[in-house]
Amino acid sequence: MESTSQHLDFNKQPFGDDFIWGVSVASFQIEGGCDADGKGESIWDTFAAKKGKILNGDKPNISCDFYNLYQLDIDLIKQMNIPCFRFSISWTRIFPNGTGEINQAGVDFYNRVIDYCVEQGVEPWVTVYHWDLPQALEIRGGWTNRDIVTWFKAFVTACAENFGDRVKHWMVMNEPGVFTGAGYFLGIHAPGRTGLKNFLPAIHHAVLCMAAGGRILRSLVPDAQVGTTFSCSYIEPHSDKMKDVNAAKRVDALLNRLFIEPILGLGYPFADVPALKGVAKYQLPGDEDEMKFDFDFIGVQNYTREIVKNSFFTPYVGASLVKAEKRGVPLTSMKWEVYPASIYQMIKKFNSYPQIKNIIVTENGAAFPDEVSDGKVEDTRRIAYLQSYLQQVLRAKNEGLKISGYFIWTLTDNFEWAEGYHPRFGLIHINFDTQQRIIKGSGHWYGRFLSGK
Ligand code: IFM
Repeated sequence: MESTSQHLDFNKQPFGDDFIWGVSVASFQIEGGCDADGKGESIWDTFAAKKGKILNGDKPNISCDFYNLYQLDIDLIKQMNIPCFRFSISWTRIFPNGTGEINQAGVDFYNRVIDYCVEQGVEPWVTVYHWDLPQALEIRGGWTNRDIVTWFKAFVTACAENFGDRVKHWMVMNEPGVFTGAGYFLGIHAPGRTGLKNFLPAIHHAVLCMAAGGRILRSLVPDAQVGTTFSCSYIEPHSDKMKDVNAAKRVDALLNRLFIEPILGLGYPFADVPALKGVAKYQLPGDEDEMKFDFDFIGVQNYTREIVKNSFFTPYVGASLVKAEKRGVPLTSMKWEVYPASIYQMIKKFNSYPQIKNIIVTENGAAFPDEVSDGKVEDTRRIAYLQSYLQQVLRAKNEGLKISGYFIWTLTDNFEWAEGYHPRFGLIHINFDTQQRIIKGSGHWYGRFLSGK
């Protein structure tokens, strides 16, 4: 891994004046205020309350208390010279029961956040859905029930109507592959369901909702730039044996192609993952068209690469990941390999679809075990990580690939889903007992980088 000192002079200038810079968060991971002002229960509230689901029994109820401290955090964004702030809307603040009556107090909260961003000269970028489905809808089948398309459309409409006058950059969904895979197949994320019988309908309904959400935002928000975001990992085979090469192809289809291709009108990648063919059972006549939408931009979210080998014993996909821990490579606290070229490879891969108009890295970042010493956090590994990944984004740009922005994950240390609070991804350190914030070395570095000096 390249060292920090090699890049001390590196700043945003070579990316050009039009390049978009930001930082990303998600409502459930930072807000706390789990039942404040009429908010309803989400699947993550329910899941996290169950024993053994979250590492160390960590609770999300207060988290970073962004619900009360949002002004402080937006002030810190401004202090770090970050022009754009990407956050999501909690569905159950707006519709406590998922559908029906709007909870005005929830709308008011996001109005305060958006207004304060605008006042401070920070541009709000909004993700409509970042995984916190209302529990009331999960009881009715959640993502496995086709009625979710109707429920989701009402939620997107409420967001567009209430916030569209000030928010011009929208992302319909965050990482559908993760919330369906981890939540409806592996059961390690909320709502904790498992198996193909849940996964397959969830996939199809997520695709329909993504496209429908895109159409609604475009029709209701004048001058909107409408996008959606995908997690992706650069996939390489363990060896050049055909069986490993084919296993890598299957995993690539599952992790990187499953959601983008139907949106682009290419259909599901059934040929490369035959186990997914059962999705067809949930497709109705006319769905091929309903699944398509020409997004203004695609958000690419990359952290690492995966090495894949053939595995006869792994059901459905016949492939397994060779753990980074076993490969003796540099790791983050998530045990993800630090592999900067992965971001270049993913930008390149998404560029290979001519239908994609524009690409923005809407998440990239790293968790490391930070320490506070003398009131400071000198997170040199995070700075090195960010610089080395940014060099690869610049490489893509210099090669003429479509890439027009970069957002760091994330603003503050926060609730990292089933991993709880132990992975610290933030540019800002949080003491979760006192809510004290300390801008880490990486936050100061990003501020200098963005000042262009
Ligand atoms: O924290 C998550 C985020 O919610 C979605 N993308 C990946 C991040 C790090 O795991």
